[in-house]
Amino acid sequence: MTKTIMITGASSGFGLATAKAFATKGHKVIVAARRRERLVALQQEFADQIYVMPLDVTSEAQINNSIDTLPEAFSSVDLLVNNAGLALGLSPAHEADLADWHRMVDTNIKGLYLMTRKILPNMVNRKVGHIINIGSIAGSYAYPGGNAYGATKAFVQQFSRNLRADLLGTNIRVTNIEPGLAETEFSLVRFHGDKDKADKVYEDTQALTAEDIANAVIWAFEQPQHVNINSIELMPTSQAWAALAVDKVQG
Ligand code: NDP
Ligand code: 8X3
Repeated sequence: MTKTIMITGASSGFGLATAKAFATKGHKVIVAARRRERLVALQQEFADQIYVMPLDVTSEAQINNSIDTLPEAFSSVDLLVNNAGLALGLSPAHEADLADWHRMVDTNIKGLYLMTRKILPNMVNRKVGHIINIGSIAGSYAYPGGNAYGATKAFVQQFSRNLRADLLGTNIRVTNIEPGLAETEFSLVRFHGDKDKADKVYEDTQALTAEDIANAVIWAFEQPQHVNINSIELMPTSQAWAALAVDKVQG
């Protein structure tokens, strides 16, 4: 049966792969991001299955206006994938750029809750719906330079759990997907466009692909209605935890 899927951050990486995967399965997909031309390119591939929604998720006005003016054929959203997000910088907390912190909070936290708050009432009225948030292993495990980014993903983890608590009895499902190292434009953005630095992150290892995350999203969504996948944590086989760090006094 054809469903209506809304995906933020659908111009690149996980969001783009997820949009393509759902469209290939015959679903209607609302693709949201700031880079409109990339969304239009996707629409050219799948024609009227795709609705292009140019949007900055940090803008409450843009979110309200975009969702209030959805065409009838796309107005009953069955799945919202809150994927738009970014990491900026890898400096220690005492050197990090505050502007980067503000932007991560505005996008990863505020953008995600604004989208959710706007979409949920219609889902609850229809007693149909699923919210899939894209968190990160950075929300559970600390690493040097992860500071504000990891904290935004910890918000996503707990917000997802609290949504489940609020939505009990409404039939709405909520899932948090928490990937580890995955090769997308993520590192290019994190290092402010420095391609050499970004490429080094994925050099000599096999990271997850955007399609791996799309598969996890689709699997969670396709479970029977009575099954709620609370969270999926996935890493590449080539990634694991390191030992806890201890600062030894130099003698
Ligand atoms: P990409 O940089 O490839 O994609 C990020 C997407 O987010 C783009 O489509 C971008 O679109 C969109 N986006 C960013 N800011 C905004 C905004 N203000 N409004 C609307 N859209 C926005 O990275 P990924 O695909 O890797 O990242 C997707 C999600 O996965 C993020 O939440 C990220 O934190 C998370 N993640 C990534 C991991 C990785 O290693 N790659 C691992 C774990 C989690 P545009 O610029 O056109 O607006
Ligand atoms: C992205 C994964 O480990 O770079 O969320 O924070 S990591």
